Amino acid sequence: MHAFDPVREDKFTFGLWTVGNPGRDPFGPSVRPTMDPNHIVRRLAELGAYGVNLHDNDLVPFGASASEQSAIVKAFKQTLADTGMVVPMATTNLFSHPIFKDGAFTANDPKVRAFALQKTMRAIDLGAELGAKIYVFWGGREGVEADACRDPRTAWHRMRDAIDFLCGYVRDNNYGMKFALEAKPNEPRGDLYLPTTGHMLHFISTLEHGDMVGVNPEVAHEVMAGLSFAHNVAQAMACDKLFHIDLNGQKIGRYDQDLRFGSEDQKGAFLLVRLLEGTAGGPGYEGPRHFDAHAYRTEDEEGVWAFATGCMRTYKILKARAQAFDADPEVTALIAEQTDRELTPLLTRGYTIQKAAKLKELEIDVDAVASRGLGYERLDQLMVEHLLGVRGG
Ligand code: GCO
Ligand code: MN
Ligand code: MN
Repeated sequence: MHAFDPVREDKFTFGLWTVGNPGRDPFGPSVRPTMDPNHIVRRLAELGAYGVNLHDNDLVPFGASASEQSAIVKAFKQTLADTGMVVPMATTNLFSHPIFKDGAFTANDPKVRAFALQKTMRAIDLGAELGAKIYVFWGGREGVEADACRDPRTAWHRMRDAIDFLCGYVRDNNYGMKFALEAKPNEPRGDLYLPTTGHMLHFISTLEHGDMVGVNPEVAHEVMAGLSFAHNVAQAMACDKLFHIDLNGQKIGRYDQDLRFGSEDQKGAFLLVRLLEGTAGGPGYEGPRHFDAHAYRTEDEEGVWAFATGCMRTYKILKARAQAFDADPEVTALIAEQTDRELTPLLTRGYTIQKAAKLKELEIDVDAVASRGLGYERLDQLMVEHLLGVRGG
């Protein structure tokens, strides 16, 4: 067994829709047969994954009868039991059926909004039955092309009404679930509402039960918006709102590529893993490491499993690189926090009139401070050398 081989304790999860993606795109149909969810679970378990996540319709086809659903769920639970795999997260497909062409919770037609709530309550019941404790909300088609169709403030209020209602539903049923909201700037709509993790964090602060709601940031989505993914994740962690995460790879300025984790922007991926694993200090992330990505359209089923293995291996390799980087004495010396027994207390724990008076009197040698070199060139080069594997074992 090699150090980078995935094991259950690593808590790696995949969506049924990710490895199950048949390679359909706007320019052509499927290139791989649809895989049975039970087969997916068995193969992922063999590869060392911890669990799978699902949309309601990844498991139970849209419009299935109650008896069809119970047969499917029974067989699926048996597969989970046989393999020891879990379902930590569930979600709703509120974007595929044509009824959702103008969105779900924000759609102008109240019948669409009612159907979206009905479908989500049923999907939450399904998630609870499978043991999911995290419920993800990705807006899907909550957005616009013809912006005059609704006041964007109305969309925002409708979204809040829906999430408040569904928090009530989960509480009423004692499901003990938490919600994780996933932002995306565009695609499939021209503009999506609540486009970044930062928008979501603010939105959560306006909810009736904001304590049970956090975020599910996705690498690709923040990179599409031109933002630093690690910074978005860090802000969510700093306020205890990182409830789940969607890992993948993405080139800046493109459509949502859903590439194998770490296959693009290795520096960004390194900084992310370093943060999640807490190798630089501070609390890490305890939840599942979920991959929301899919294999290239060039692949057959073997290629899909190579893709899944690649996601997990790269994560573990980056974790080892981050540990070595943060244990490197030259690195620790360069990033050691400067403290000053007199100044530090003045700069922390808020305002007092005495602190204000002291700060105003302080004599600071502005030129001496300004002319000091910070050594960040050396620091960044050390990071690159660790990343390229020529330093740190
Ligand atoms: C996308 C999204 C989805 C969601 C999924 C779970 O861009 O299509 O990332 O894959 O993550 O619907 O909510
Ligand atoms: Mn996602
Ligand atoms: Mn995505």
